[in-house]
Amino acid sequence: MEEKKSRISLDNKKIWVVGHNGMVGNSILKKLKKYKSNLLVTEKKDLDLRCQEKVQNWMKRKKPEVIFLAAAKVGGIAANMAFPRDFLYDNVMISFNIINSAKLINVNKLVYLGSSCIYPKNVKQPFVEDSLLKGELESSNQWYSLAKIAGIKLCEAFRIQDNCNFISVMPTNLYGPMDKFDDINGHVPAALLNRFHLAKINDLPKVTVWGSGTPLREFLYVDDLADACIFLAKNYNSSQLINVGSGYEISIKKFANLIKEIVGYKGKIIFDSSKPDGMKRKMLNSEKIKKIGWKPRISLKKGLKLFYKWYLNNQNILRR
Ligand code: GFB
Repeated sequence: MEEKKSRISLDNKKIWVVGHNGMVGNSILKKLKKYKSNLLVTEKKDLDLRCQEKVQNWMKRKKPEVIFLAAAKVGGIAANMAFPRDFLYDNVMISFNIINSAKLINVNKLVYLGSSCIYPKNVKQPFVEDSLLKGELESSNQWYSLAKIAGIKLCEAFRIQDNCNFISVMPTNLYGPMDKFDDINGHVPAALLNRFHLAKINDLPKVTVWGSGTPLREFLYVDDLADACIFLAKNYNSSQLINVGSGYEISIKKFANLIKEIVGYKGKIIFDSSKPDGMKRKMLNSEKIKKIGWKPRISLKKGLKLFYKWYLNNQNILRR
């Protein structure tokens, strides 16, 4: 259901960035600092987002007017396969508690963060937004995918039934500061950056890259995504989800070689075919956001250089 709602200003608002310690929330928070707004954050130890009562009480007390919902249990392919309960239960509970309470306190705008893994594995690519629920999900991340689809549909349901201005944003594969760098939890950019760096400083002769190296991925630097989320918070008011991609895809093999070059590692790369490939290709069609006036600014090479610089400067806070 398309609606006519005017452009929203982010100045002089109470804005809650949910998940500010994660890669996406951290970047959104950083960008929001230029607005004259009251920014709210919560720490995991103080507020369990999976608990409906606590979330509702906190939101009734603090009354945020705008919410960026970037809190989620996230991780790469190995974590998705190892922790199905966490990926489904935690993510459904977090999303449902916050979205429902946002309606109760009349939030002006809620931006819900999804993922490109919500799209079915066998539909035409690049994925258009209309492909949602048109086929079977990729098994390696079905739990996360199901939870995110439920969140998208709940935003849509609140818009239909209660006229809530909740929107759903689907980023492609992201990379950047504050991601997790270990083998189990890491997405491929962070896991490989860490592995190549450790191989370089320890003079190791080879680095292992998972799978066949043939899958294709589209990568977007997280600061571009944060920029898109803020743009959409101000300008987009529709029940239909909206994709945010870079428009550039690369094979895992070429990607690994690019990281090797940026890190300055001189050894060999070997592929471990006992590890999963996951989706063969995962590319978004981002025409819709382009048409309404937003495009990414950071190329893959530039983004990976920024990422490596951040990694080197923040060794003390790395999650690995
Ligand atoms: O980022 P990633 O783990 O997840 O990337 P997905 C997986 C791809 O990179 C597979 C290859 O083709 C892997 O075989 N790969 C190579 C590696 N080396 C490594 C490595 O050391 N670590 C990892 N993790 N992969 C994600 C979901 O799926 O898509 C997220 O896991 C999210 O939840 C995201 O939804 C959009 O791209 O397969």
